[in-house]
Amino acid sequence: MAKIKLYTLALIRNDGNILLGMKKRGFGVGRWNGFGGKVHSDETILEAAKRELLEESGLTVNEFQEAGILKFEFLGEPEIMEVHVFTTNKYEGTPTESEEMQPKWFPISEVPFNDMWPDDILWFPFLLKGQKFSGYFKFKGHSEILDYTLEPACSD
Ligand code: 8OG
Repeated sequence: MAKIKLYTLALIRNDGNILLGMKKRGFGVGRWNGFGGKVHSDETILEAAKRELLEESGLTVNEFQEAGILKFEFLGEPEIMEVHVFTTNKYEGTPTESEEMQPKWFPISEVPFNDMWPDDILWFPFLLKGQKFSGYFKFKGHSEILDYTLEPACSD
């Protein structure tokens, strides 16, 4: 059985805008994305989501909504990445550039999907309409989706 590694991803919204960051280094470099990273062994997924958001964007969030869960398999790699996606429009602070991310607000109608992970254009519609989602994507390299499933998940 493949080993599952837990990650977080936070998408902050404000009126008709969404906050993305240009990843400056490491995994996903050169792509716009939400803010997040690995869940440490001594924290909950929610704690990790808040910590990563603060570290990468300077924003503090008290209450997140669970938006969805995405699983990623990369051909030839033994681990499955399980990414817990959170969203909110309630935050404190001003987006600030960090070593990892350069933040920028985008109007919802101008989300730069061509410069994002290729699966994002598929699940963003669920996120934007507040429908929880569950997805699985199998990648070859970092740009080709070999197959995927994506479905609405139960809201609770
Ligand atoms: O710590 P690090 O920056 O390497 O964590 C990876 C981040 O990238 C984490 O927030 C989860 C996120 N991420 C993936 N795959 C994908 C994807 O396909 N789309 C988006 N939007 N984010 C992803 O690991």
